[in-house]
Amino acid sequence: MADTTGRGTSRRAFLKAGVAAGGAAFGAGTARAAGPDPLITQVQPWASGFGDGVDATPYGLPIRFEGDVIRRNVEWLTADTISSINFTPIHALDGTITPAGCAFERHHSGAIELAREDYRLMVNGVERPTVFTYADLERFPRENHTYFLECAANTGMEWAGAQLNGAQFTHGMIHNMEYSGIPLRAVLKEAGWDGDPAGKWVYAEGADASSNGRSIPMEKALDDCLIAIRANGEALRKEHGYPARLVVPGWEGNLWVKWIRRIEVMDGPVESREETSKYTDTLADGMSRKWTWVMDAKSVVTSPSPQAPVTHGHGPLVITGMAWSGHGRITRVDVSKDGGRSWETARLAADPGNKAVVRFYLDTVWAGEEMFLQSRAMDETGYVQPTKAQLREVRGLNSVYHNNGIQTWWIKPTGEAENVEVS
Ligand SMILES: Nc1nc2c(c(=O)[nH]1)N[C@H]1C(S)=C(S)[C@@H](COP(=O)(O)O)O[C@H]1N2
Ligand SMILES: [Mo]
Repeated sequence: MADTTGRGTSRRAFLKAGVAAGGAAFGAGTARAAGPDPLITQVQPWASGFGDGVDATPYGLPIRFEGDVIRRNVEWLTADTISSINFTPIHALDGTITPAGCAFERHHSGAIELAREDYRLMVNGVERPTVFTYADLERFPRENHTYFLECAANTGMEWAGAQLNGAQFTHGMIHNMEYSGIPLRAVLKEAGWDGDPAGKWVYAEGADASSNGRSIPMEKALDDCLIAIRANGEALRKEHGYPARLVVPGWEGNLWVKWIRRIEVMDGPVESREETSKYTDTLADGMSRKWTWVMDAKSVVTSPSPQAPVTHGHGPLVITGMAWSGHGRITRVDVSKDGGRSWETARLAADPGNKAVVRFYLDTVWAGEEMFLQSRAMDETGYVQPTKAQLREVRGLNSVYHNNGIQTWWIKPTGEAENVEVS
């Protein structure tokens, strides 16, 4: 599956030679061969015959040279793959939309196969308790929104110190997709709920064995939650909750109930497993934070990073990464090359979306100096992403969830990168 060498050795060797020869000026990418370059001067096999017909690939996968851009897991985290997690290869992606095929998965009892015909959504605790079919859902007016989903445990292994060597592993429990869905408020209204939201909650449950039940304050349910039936234009993938999942913008991934089967309006929260013994943060004094729903502003440099070292030699270097905030829009991302002593403001690639990932770039020149690369996100509430030290001061060291501290990659003169912490 992982085809890392598929690029063809001749081209590889050629690029290397080019780097060695052309270290100065616009060194990167402008590989100059000593003699005529056969890739330019000679007719290549791919130009001497036909390519595949349009019937070869009814539904496409990335070309085999990209076979390394895949979800991965961390062995010591994944003793059991049924109640488990894998990670998005964010170090190898660009832009903001996560392709569904490599968007991370988190299951408590495995990914189930639920056909549209067998799908039911029950809404109870309302004036007219109702069971909706999938066809019923398709007849509601729907909306399109792009949102990030971040598992609260993202970066959770880094609380005690730098652990996992790769942005995929430290920050890959995130994806960002465009959802087509029905506002939850419309479904509640159809079932006759039209009351005062004060003090009211909904309890959302999935159809899988774990059910992953979570309580959500009614204000949030009525605000921007969706029952999503599509992601990135196509049906949800099985592993992301086909045929329908709950979208809870800006809030921790655990609330985004997949295979959503029941929504009950209640007078209080259920205090389920997923909101008491899990997804709470125990502080130094033994008290726990709970209802920590919103994912605070966070960012990470995705390249260069340990799995994406600098391989093109000195000269122009594109530093890039992603930033997001559960409180709304990202307003600014700064990048530091010296472990946070000085900062440069990065360029945002597009207008930041509400509760969505934004891509940032710092177009720079690298002469092979050691760097301690960091990124720092700010959002429209004025919040600034904290350092890990600042976070630990407030939260202590018992936490697993909600680690949004600033990440450092040590870029060595060789171009290799390593996960480190600076103080
Ligand atoms: N029904 C159900 N919903 C679920 C889960 C689950 O195990 N079952 N896992 C939750 C958790 S912890 C996360 S982080 C997200 C992960 O969504 P994804 O698999 O689409 O990445 O789904 C949430 N919804
Ligand atoms: Mo999660």
